[in-house]
Amino acid sequence: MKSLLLSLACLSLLVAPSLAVAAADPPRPNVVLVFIDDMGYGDIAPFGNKQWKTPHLDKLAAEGMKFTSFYATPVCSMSRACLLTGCYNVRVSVPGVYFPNIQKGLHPDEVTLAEIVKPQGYATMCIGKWHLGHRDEFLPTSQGFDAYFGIPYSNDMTIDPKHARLAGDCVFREGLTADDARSKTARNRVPLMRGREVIEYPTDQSTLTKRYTEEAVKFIRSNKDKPFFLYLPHTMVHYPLAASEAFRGKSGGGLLGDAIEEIDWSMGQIMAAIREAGIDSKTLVIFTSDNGAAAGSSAPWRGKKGSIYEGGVREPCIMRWPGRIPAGTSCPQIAGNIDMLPTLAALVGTPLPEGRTLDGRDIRSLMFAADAAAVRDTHLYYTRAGQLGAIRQGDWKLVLTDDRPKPRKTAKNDKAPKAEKKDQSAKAAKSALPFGAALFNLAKDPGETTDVSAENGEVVARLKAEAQRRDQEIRQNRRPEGVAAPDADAKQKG
Ligand SMILES: [Ca+2]
Repeated sequence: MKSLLLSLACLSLLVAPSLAVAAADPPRPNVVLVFIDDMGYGDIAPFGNKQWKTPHLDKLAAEGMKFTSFYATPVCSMSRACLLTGCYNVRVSVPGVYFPNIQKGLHPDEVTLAEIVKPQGYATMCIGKWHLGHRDEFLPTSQGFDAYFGIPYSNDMTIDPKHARLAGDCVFREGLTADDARSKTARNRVPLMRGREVIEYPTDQSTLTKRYTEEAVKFIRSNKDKPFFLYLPHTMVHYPLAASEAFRGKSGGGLLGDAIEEIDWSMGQIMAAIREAGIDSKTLVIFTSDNGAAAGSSAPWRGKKGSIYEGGVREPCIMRWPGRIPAGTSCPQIAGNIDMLPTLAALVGTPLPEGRTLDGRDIRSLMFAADAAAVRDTHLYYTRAGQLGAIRQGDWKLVLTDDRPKPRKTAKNDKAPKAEKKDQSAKAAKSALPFGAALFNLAKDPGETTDVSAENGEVVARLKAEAQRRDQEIRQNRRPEGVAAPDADAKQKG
């Protein structure tokens, strides 16, 4: 028996290397994933913007593929949960938005994009806005990232005075002190972190895009000889808008235009670093956004940030990988940030996490051929409040609940253009909703202006049943949200 086992072992030794080579064929590209905050579909030239200049993004699109049905979610945290886990946020119990007083986050047991690439020897870094929990156990360094530099949530929030871990050499600005950081909060004053420590408070938001870019370039240069995954979720263009000295007042489009032109510059810097490192052909670059426009434009779609209409969730998305992704092409098929995890898993050769359901699909076939058939024909639209707000199947979209954002109070230096006013189509379609559901044909009516549910009863019934079935499955199999350990003093009291 033992000798049989031995010979089997020898046989497997002989066979293993060739099998390993066959299975290990994945190209393992470097991955640079740039995730803009609150940038809408109509905010950059490759997707129709004519207001400001984005030469580097124009080039990225000319050298890569534009996805024109690429879905995120209506707001920040839920979108990041989708992107990093390959699941609808409801499945992983992440709400629309985490605030600094909420001691919860994406559960540490969830397998993130970083944890998918890590076993293949990838160096990983997150630079920018995290927004999946600011306590130690939820930060990027607890979710597979080797390093983190950025602000832990949105730039209009505050510090969490009780839990901010101030570095010994933390830089304090605007006349504030360590005591202030531990006792007071004020909106738009947010901590800049490295790893798990606050290194600057309040952070100088005008230089964030510039400093993120410098960190990104440094990371690319120092990891050019091994595979790397750079996740760059920018703080811009979320309110309050900011741009560095070199860009302020230059775009002719206000602070929003300035901030977008600076992001474009940032892409130029990153692409130059990739080229100079000689890794152009083995680097996949993905550029997209977390939700519809807040300050800018979601044209030509209906609605903006916060909405489950297309303008709230359909994002500009460009992917570039020379020699793999056909240049200058466009993909109209349904795809979205939930597809990134299964796709990257396949690209790097990591099996999908066992014993859990994912919602995304491997969309390599869409990336690698200009006229590929659909990978998934259905998409679910969850609202900020965690309700299933709509379902799309092929060209049909059934809106189940209206989820219009409340009008935002406009602060000084923070003026939002009155883009909602231009949204005439929204007004037209609103009337359809008291009936409980509105049906749109996105091919014939991309602006979601005309409810055609009355003349398509069968489609409504089919989509309603499908929506119910899928939503029920997700809720039945939902996994828990992460809850931070109680504070030490609370423990003592208890
Ligand atoms: Ca956002």
